[in-house]
Amino acid sequence: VESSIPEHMREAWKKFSPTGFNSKETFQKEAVRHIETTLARSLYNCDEGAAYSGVALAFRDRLIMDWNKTQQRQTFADQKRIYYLSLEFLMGRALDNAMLNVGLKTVAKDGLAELGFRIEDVIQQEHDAALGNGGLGRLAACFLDSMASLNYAAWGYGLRYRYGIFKQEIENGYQVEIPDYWLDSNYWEFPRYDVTVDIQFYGWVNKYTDENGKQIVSWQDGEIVTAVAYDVPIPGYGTATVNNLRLWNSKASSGEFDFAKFNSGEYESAVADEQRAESISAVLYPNDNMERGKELRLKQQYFWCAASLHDIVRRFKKSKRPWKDFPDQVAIQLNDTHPTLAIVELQRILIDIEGLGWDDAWDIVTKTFGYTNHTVLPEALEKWSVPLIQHLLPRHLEIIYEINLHFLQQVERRFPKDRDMLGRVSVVEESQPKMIRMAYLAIIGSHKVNGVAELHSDLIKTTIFKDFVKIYGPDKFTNVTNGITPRRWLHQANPRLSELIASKLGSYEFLKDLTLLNKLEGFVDDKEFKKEWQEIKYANKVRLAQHIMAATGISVNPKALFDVQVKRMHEYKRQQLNIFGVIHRYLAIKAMSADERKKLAPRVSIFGGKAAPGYWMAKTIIHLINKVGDVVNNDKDVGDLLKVVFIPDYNVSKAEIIIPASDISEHISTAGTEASGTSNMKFVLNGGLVIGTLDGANIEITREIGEQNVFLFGNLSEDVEDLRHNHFYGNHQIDPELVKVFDTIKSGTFGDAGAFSSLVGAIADHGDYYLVSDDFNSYCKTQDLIDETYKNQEEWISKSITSVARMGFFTSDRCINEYADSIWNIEPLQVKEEAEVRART
Ligand code: CR6
Repeated sequence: VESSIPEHMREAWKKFSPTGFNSKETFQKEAVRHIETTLARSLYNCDEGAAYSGVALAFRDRLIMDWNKTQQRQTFADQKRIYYLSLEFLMGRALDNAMLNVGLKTVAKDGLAELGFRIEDVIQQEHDAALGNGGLGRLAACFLDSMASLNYAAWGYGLRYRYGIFKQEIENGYQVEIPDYWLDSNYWEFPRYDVTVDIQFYGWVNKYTDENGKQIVSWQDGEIVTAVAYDVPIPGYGTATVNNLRLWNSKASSGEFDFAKFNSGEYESAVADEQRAESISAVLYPNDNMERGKELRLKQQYFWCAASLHDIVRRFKKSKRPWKDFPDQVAIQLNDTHPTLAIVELQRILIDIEGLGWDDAWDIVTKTFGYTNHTVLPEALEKWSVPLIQHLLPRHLEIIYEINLHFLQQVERRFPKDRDMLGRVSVVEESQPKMIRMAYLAIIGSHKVNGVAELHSDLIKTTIFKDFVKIYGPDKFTNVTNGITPRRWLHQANPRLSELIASKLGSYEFLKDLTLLNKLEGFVDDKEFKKEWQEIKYANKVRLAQHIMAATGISVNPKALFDVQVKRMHEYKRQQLNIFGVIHRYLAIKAMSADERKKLAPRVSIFGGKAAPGYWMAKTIIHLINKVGDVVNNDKDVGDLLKVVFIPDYNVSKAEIIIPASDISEHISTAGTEASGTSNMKFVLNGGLVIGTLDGANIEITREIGEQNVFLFGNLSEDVEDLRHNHFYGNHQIDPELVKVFDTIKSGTFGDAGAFSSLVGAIADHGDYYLVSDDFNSYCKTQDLIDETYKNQEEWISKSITSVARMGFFTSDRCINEYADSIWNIEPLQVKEEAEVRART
């Protein structure tokens, strides 16, 4: 309050508030001004990089003005806010999104053209913000877009990693990891050097009784690291709302950089302290669906949770409300278990610092938090060792034990006869060393737990969390099927398709209400429309073919069927099934007569995705794909009939090129393993058909678009246990066609067979955990069906249009509204009419 301009002087101030640009000329003026002054460049020295910088700075000014107003509006409205805690935000590029969301892309395009630049080339200059691994991080980014577009008062909280997910290069068919330093020329963040929080680690717990007989608990000594806020504006589409993503950066606290040491000549040790502090936010852990239990990772988690909670509590306290109102003002969503320590930290703040009693505090905590589970894979479920937590966060460990005690007492009263129950549901696993089960702690500390697709939400209730359903009843568990933002994944990635749809529907309103797409069904027999639809797909394939040539030197024919599998490399996602299918196809082509070959639909098998650096098997699959490509792509017998491409460094901006260009995409995980998947939604929304198993959101996609429009295959999740059992007891014969594939690999056709022996062995000799051999036959048959169907282009295009028309359900707007309704209990903020009107281009 003290820092605000006195009332009677505000008019003078307002006269000088920047107004931003709205026209081509004012845009050019701002961009050129930034290039000449902010960047100190001139018209004799302005390349595409400088042009990008100027445009980014101009748009950022624009966003910031709306951002300021949004924050004021939200503060005055004094209503509930949602805080989305996620260790990952896979944002991709910001400029194109900003231009489209504020409705000034055409203005920028025309303005740039007059200055000698193509907007596409300028957009390409931006480095992806890649602070995430895969689906979980990209989901968080789509949610931010939806929350802003729907005018929710929402904040994201994350870490400002200096290095995002590594860049992938392919050398001799092997993945090589290159550090992704992305912060140079990043115009989308605002350091807030005045917004800092000191975070404590290590130390010990002091307990004593004060002069009034009150028990005092304090956490003392240890080490302090300072969190500095960096704010990233998040513009909504077609609204004046610009929300905030706050990322914490770690630095040595002023106390930490030891000047005494420095002056006494212990320069190195003083610098080492500083580097240790900075290492906390230095790097994103590159594992998807896999936890490694590293101390630095736990430090990251606490650092980020504690800084975020401090910030949230500080904001709440400004309202001067009583503590019991906290859950009416604050909803915190935990994106997976990574932020579970926030539960413990809030309880600690309330009891140790604010002096509330345990039960009152715990009531507030549980009403505040919601927990989203994203996986049932055992290797991904977080557990932290008790000695590690004891060492790093001694007071938190005590509180965890106390939470567990209260919980187990409650369980014992309810289920006095079930002795084993206590051991099964305890937060503490009685292993050597003892481990804290973070998912259980997250369930106990939240009022709602949700899965991310129907099958997945059912599975968590019947498998990993079934005891908790008994304890709390089924209502605590719910489903919110994932969604994607149509702004980035249709309008931005596929502008021509978006434009064609808008021309038929009469406006771009479908980007705000995706169910409007259903009107497209009225055009499935419209010849002219179908032709345009097909042309757009073809143009997108040409664009991808150019990218493939530039990135790999492989020439592909855009008339061939483009078959795409892009996602993190993981055994459960079964890229190995795909590449074995490709080898099978290759063998079939080799065995064909010239006449038979003529009848075959040419295909390009496109792969992309990163493997965690320590995940050997995933890297082996990448290697095999590349080696198969080397052989197939150079085989004269095969020609254009089959090409195999591995696109290096799959990321968000590449996804924007790849997804609109697919005819078929593959979502072929072992049933019951892929919690949802979200790229499946993106591909269908762009008019691609899918081949998939009955897993994750594939099931709901099928329900929405119709079984006749999806190529389903493979075993069901309820059969998985029996099938694994059969493998274990040797009651399983490997499909003879798959045996031929294995024999080909073993014969050295794709180079040193030894390199692939563990991959083949896992299936042929070691139980085939992911049931590749069980699904191989039905996979290949379904691929044959795809070939046949593709030959009838009329039918194919009809399926494509019908599918797009029925995808309305999968917008992340629907998803966010469900969270708001059933978990957060929050309503959107009304944004004034005049501000809400935005041109849409
Ligand atoms: N790896 C799931 O595996 C889901 C996303 C987002 C994942 C994937 O099926 O679509 O979350 N899980 O809900 C985790 O990251 C733990 C993922 O991206």
